[in-house]
Amino acid sequence: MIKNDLLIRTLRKEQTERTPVWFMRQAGRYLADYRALREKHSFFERVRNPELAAAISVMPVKQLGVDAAILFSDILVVAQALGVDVEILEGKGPIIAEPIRNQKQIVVLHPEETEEVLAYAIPTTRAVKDSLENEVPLIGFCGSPWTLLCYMVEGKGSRDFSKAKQFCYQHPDLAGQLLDKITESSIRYLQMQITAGVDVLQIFDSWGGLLSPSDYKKLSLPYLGKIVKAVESFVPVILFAKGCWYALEALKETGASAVGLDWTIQPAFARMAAGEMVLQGNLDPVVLLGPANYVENETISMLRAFGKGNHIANLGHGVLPETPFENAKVFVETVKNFRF
Ligand code: 1CP
Repeated sequence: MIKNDLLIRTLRKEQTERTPVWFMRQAGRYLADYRALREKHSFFERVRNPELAAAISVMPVKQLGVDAAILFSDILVVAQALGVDVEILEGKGPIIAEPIRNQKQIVVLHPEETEEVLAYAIPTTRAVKDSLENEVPLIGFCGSPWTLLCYMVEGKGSRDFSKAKQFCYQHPDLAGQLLDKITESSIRYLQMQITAGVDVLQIFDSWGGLLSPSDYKKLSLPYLGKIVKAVESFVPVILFAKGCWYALEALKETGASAVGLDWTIQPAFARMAAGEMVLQGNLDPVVLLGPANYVENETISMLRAFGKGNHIANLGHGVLPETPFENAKVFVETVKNFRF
């Protein structure tokens, strides 16, 4: 039994004494202890070593008092599962030296080897669960197939992922083959996380909003739907679809328990589109760079705008590395002290 199960009860649409709170990318550079570990161990060392992954995942729970932990890993591990070399460079993010551009490169991708390549995920996830001592739930995750395709074809982060989009427009069949393989590998990876004890799953469709509404229906939604269907009977699923305000109604139909919103979406609009679905979000991460009283006031306005129940407090995207720790704490404390 999990002692603080506010997040899980909210995902089941039960009445709770207050709104649960956590941060996307909460295990990261704004924490001094994380920065210290970064000096000594490479990114994938931190991901694959059970003690390091556990220490990092637990940091925000201990230091900020958030209502959930998220597994320390990265969405790009699914590209590695498929056989693609990925590096994470300091300050640059993910780099793929040989981006996927043709059929030969897609044919050799091997989703059936996911369990073998990502075998470390079982002991690392179990180590995180053990370190949490059932204080709060553990969130497992993967990227959406579309968001993974963005990095695998572009080769790196981008403002518009134009090479990835161009590839999909020029070679729709190949894009479909690649998305199918990413989908299969993602389902296998999430099933491993479920086996190892995660309580909730979040799928990050961070770049869904770069697509037009009709392309979203072709390139992202069907694959998200497949993943949700494969796992939702085991644990509740949160879909974070950044920039996808136009797809809220369709996202509801996937069977996910909650949808994560970015800061450009008005809660009242999301309620209209997504109905009684649980909503997560959506303070602008940059607000946390402002003065503490501004953070507090904006957090209260956000809570009021979502109203009582069916809401998980979070930012509208990941917490920025330059966020002052004290302001992250103000956000958490404001949510925890607020009552309707
Ligand atoms: O949330 C957590 O605390 C758990 C760890 C986590 C998660 C959920 C990391 C660690 N990455 C992710 C997901 C992730 N990775 C996403 C989806 C969420 C989002 O949109 O922010 C994306 C798009 C990535 C890709 C990625 N990996 C980026 C973004 C690059 C870009 O295009 O802007 C970066 C910088 C990474 C590396 C990475 N992953 C995680 C961390 C802490 C870091 C930084 C490495 C470091 O400097 O220590």
